[in-house]
Amino acid sequence: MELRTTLPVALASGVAAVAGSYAVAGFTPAFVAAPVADLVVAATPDAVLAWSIEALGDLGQRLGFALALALAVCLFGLAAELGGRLAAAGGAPTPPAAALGSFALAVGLTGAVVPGLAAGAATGVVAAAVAADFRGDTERSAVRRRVLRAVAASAAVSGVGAVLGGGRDPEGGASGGPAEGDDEVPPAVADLLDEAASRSLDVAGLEGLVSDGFYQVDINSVDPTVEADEWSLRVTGAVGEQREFDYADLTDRDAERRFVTLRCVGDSLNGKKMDTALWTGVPVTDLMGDLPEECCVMVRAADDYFQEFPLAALEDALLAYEMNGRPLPRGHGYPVRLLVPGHWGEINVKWVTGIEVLDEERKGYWEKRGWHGTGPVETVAKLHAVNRLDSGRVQVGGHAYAGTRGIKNVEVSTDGGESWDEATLSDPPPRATDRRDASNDRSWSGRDVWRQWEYTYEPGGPHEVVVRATDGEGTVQPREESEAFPSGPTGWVSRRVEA
Ligand SMILES: Nc1nc2c(c(=O)[nH]1)N[C@H]1C(S)=C(S)[C@@H](COP(=O)(O)O)O[C@H]1N2
Ligand SMILES: [Mo]
Repeated sequence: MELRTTLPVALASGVAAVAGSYAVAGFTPAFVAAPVADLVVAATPDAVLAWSIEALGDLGQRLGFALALALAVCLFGLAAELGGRLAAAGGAPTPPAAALGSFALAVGLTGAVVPGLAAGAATGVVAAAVAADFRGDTERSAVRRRVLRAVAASAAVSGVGAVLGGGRDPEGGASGGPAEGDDEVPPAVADLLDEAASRSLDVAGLEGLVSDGFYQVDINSVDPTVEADEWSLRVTGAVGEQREFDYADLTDRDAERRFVTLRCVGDSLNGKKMDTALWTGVPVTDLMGDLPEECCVMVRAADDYFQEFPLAALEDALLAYEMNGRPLPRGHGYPVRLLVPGHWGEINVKWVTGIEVLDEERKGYWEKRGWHGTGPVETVAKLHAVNRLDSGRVQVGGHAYAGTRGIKNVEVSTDGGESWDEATLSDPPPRATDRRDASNDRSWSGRDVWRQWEYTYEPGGPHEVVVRATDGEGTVQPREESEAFPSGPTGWVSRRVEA
């Protein structure tokens, strides 16, 4: 094939192959773009990765995935082209050879045969369209017709692939659960959620006590797919006998429900990577019994994520399998994730598969990349709502969170930090199922959950609104400003209001 046709035809084959794989695999690790995206992440220097999380956030992840898709298209174009050329050199028909090249590459990348067959077949369609008989055409129009046919065939195959693949996506990504819509929310959960809604402050533009959408942070672009009936948790390491638990071992036990807030250490000071849900699960100590006297644990997951932290943090940790009364959404760790009270999000390991007890410290995934996010969260009061009321008064509001230290109060300054006034705090969410003694101060009633705050005042001209929280131990949120990297953002949120 001449150069004028080679590149567009190869790209068209590449697009078709990727779409064919997607048609069968959906957005799962068997989709050819998934391992390519992992390669992109692995090839990105740690400093760039850390920067991209801070500076670009979710956009960085999307750009990375777009790059991976483009790379996958090129790789498959190359594979089809090579297959076709080899066949042509040997006098054999090119479409089957192009298809074979594509199939081999897909299986090599993912190990998944059926999506590989679809990738190969899609490539074969494009190759067949191009290899059609062009005799009698003048040279120029033949080139144009080849390219047009390739593009048309690729577009048709990709359209079908996109529809089929989209329908195959394990429901959910971030918000839907594997069984979303099919499962009734248990009445007890519905009651708790209703009660939490009724305790939420009525401030326009402010999310309630339970988040509508829950932020998501992952090292992978494509979440792992783990089936509940194939899931197990292995407890190994310095624990004497190693043990293994399956999904029924969890769900057969008495469940515990908790309203818990999570916040990512990579959140910005007034960012949106902090949310609250009502979780159902089983305390880790119900499974493990008394914890051994070792320093720390390494917790591992199905996406090869691993985090190390002090063993003592597991004392109050929960193995959660429901979020807001439904099975965990795939994006939030289906079927089981860890919730470690009061700690930054990163050790709340999703798709958890193993707990290894260590007798000395090691580094987890993010700590190897320079972060320090295994400890307790910083205290924060965010300012997300600024409303001009009909009366001319200004209403400001947000959420405040200090992990298990709790929130004692939130103060607002409307003169840039000169003088302070106390804001109105919401109640915490209601007491959920709590198998601990209510009189015990380890009780779970709102121990690791944010509060909402609200403050309304008469503005006297343009000014700076500043907010700060005091935690349950009486410590005022530190004023000193620091970036998220490496150990979480600090400082007071302030915002200019043009009165
Ligand atoms: N297996 C696994 N668990 C994980 C992560 C991950 O990439 N893989 N990300 C962590 C980070 S950095 C955070 S902030 C929380 C976010 O949980 P969410 O996505 O449910 O909000 O999950 C943590 N658990
Ligand atoms: Mo995080």
